[in-house]
Amino acid sequence: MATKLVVSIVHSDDADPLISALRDAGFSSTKISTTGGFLREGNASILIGTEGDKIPAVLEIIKRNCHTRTQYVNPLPPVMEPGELYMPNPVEVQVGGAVIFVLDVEQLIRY
Ligand code: 2BA
Repeated sequence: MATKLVVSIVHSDDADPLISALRDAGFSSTKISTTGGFLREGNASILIGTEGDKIPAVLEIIKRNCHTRTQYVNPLPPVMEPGELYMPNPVEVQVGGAVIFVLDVEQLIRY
């Protein structure tokens, strides 16, 4: 059976409960602290190496433990003339629950 790597980008607050739920179900995982390119806020990338037939179980655990959130971003201010006033108008953005990539793994080696 082919080995897969699941890379799941999740909200920082969801990362530890997700890792615990994965461990309880027998999955190993690694958490990397990452930063989203759009919001420039910390999030977490969880790496899970597993067999292809276990992917549905992994996805179900991620779905159960990661929640969608609404955040507000201030757009970059425009170029202004002296004396002009900029009133920032925050934009609503839906983040997560999880952005998931499932990759084929050529080899998994442990020394
Ligand atoms: P961020 O890049 O900080 O993006 C946070 C949320 O902002 C995104 O939520 C999306 O709703 C919104 N967003 C991102 N880029 C946008 C844009 N150009 N215009 C308007 N809104 C935009 P999610 O889609 O749930 O993504 C959550 C996090 O997952 C992202 O944080 C990023 O760290 C990662 N991610 C999402 N798609 C990715 C991809 N294709 N490749 C790599 N990382 C990705």
